Amino acid sequence: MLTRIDLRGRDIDPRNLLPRAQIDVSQAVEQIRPLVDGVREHGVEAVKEATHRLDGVDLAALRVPAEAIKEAEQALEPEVRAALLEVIARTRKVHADQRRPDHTTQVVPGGTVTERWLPVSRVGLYVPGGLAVYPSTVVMNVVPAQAAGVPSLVIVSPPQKATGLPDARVLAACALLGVDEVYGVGGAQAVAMLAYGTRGTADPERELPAHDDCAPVDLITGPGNLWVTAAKRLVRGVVGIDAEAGPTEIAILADDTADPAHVAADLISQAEHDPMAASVLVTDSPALADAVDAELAVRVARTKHSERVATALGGPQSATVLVGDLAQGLRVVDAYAAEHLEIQTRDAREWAMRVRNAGAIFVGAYAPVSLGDYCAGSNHVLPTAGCARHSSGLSVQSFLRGIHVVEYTAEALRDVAHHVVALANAEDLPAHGEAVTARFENGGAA
Ligand code: HSO
Ligand code: ZN
Repeated sequence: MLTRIDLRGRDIDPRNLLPRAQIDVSQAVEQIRPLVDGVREHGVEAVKEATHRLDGVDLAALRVPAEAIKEAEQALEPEVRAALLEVIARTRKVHADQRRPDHTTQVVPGGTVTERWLPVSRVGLYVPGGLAVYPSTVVMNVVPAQAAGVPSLVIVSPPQKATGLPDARVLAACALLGVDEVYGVGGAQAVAMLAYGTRGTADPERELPAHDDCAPVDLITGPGNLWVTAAKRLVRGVVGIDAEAGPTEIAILADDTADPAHVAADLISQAEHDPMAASVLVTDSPALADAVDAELAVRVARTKHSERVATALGGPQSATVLVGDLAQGLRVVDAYAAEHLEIQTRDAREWAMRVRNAGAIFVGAYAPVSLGDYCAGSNHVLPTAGCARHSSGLSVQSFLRGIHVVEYTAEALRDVAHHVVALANAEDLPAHGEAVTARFENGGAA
């Protein structure tokens, strides 16, 4: 089922070895540009029109009524409620520890730079619908935003055809987290709405009913489909965005100590998200590779979303890579920079500590990715498509801005004035130097 790539005895550069799902965001950007422009100009009417046309839902109101959120919480199955509360508690525990304190550095006597960490004022969190529904993603977005101290946060999630509201469990998760500003809007129109608000540039002062009046946000986070990603790319700059999410990925570095049934189950677990999802096994054990193939054959046939999983595992983005040894395997997984990386080897922790590129690392036999998807305490909004080479997953830091606060006394400024003047002149910007020397002219301050 998995394509096999044999690197044993071949010293090839593993970069670009594993093809990723081919997704043309730029083309999607062009397709949604009129929609996004429409929302910017016309606000709520354009959001409703796009929701009618693309989701087949006629929204009387954009905002989900408070009663609907409450009802969803009351209707929540007890075991799902207990699970969500546990996820919230564990995720809060980890994210509370991420908060960086403000810090003052004394650069010279009388000269300090303080770094203040301030939360973004208003954020929009996208919770996808599509092939599955994601109450867990509500938690993964909201918990770090709340831990950062974001004072205003709003959730958007696509409306269901039957109810015209986001999925009931998504709403229940909002209730459990204390989030009450929720809009039943999805896709590119939701991203445009968050970026520009719903009043429209044509008449920005117009009065709107409260249920249609969404104020623009400063930052948008959360995963979404191609249209959401394209819209994020379009509005970047107007607002901040966390990342462009691609289809989910799992890579497993395994040796002959790994249990083939576990490896197969884990590869299938992420393939279940999307026919474009990537599942990659990297191993120095041909026997394990064969055993995993055999397990896959059995498990794929009997798993609920068999067709989707088979498409993902059979796609060019999924493979088994046979390596000569684990050191070569490490080079392969580092080059690939998977969203999720499992290490199922002897001395798994040591190998995990040597990894340079991955969105999150899951160590040993008892840390499957699906633990991290839900209940580990870690965040599941992670960099895909190789972005783990330069970016982190969602965290408290994603919702903070560091502001340098500069304080110098007259003496400290005078001491460094000649350096400022020298650099200003070197850059042919002498007025920069004069802004410093002006303070010491005519018997000035110090
Ligand atoms: N594996 C997904 C997150 C998720 N899984 C949510 C289940 N629900 C991307 O990290
Ligand atoms: Zn998952």
